Amino acid sequence: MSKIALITGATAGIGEACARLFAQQNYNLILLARRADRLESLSKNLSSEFGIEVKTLVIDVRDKEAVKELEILPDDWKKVNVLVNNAGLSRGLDPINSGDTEDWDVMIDTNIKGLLYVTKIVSNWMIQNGPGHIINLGSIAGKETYLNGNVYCATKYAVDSLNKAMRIDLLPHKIKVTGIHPGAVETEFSEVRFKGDTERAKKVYDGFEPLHAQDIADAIWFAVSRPPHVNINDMIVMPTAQANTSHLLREV
Ligand code: NDP
Ligand code: 8X3
Repeated sequence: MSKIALITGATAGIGEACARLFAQQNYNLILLARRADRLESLSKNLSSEFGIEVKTLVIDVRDKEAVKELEILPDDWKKVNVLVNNAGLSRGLDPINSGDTEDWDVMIDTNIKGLLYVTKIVSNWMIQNGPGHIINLGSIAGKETYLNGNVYCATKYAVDSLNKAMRIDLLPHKIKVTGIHPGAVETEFSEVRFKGDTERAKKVYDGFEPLHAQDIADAIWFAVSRPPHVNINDMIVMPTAQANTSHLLREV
């Protein structure tokens, strides 16, 4: 029987690249996000290209009751081997005194609370069905705070803390927990941060080669493909041109 990976935020960027990579590795997939049309076409493409089975779930991870719908999946689909907690976003880039509190709520509810709601359910499946592996998408923003990054950084520091907490709490159940912390990856991330301002979003990646979503999927696959006695606790993956959150080599 094929292994199963559950990927949140599978409709774009890193999540979509992970879905494709796990499909190539013959995993059956549970793909979760809010955009139904994208989930549907990704599911069709991956199942026809790789001959795998795919379940799609149109769920907003901020909605605690909606996340509980995961429990409706048939028992065979609850034998999840890998959970990729990837759904996440940044909204705005403003000083703490003028940030939009609605943006703060969205980031906190998605990046922290959403990740927790999904993890609670799926970790119980892993405890019941055998050891599993949880991959949490943190960020370099969860290792260093940068100007106007305030609440986004705080959510990713929370993910960093939850990585450590999960490793302790789930140790008796032999569940691996890996934190993946990318620097700048060119996805829809900046378009979402700048609320559809594509010009401003593009400028973020001007003059240097950012990471591609595939680079992070590859890093995740490296962690997932280690032997049972090896856990990769933490991986910081940066573009070569980015030393940290504030030092970038731009060559325009
Ligand atoms: P994208 O914007 O390209 O993709 C984000 C994904 O998350 C989409 O599939 C989106 O799907 C999903 N998502 C967002 N909100 C929700 C929600 N409430 N419920 C369910 N799904 C949701 O961004 P990335 O691929 O770049 O980001 C993926 C993760 O990587 C995030 O956690 C991000 O913080 C992290 N990261 C990104 C970096 C970067 O530079 N790009 C660097 C470091 C970390 P939909 O809209 O259909 O719901
Ligand atoms: C995304 C990377 O540096 O824009 O998490 O916060 S950064």
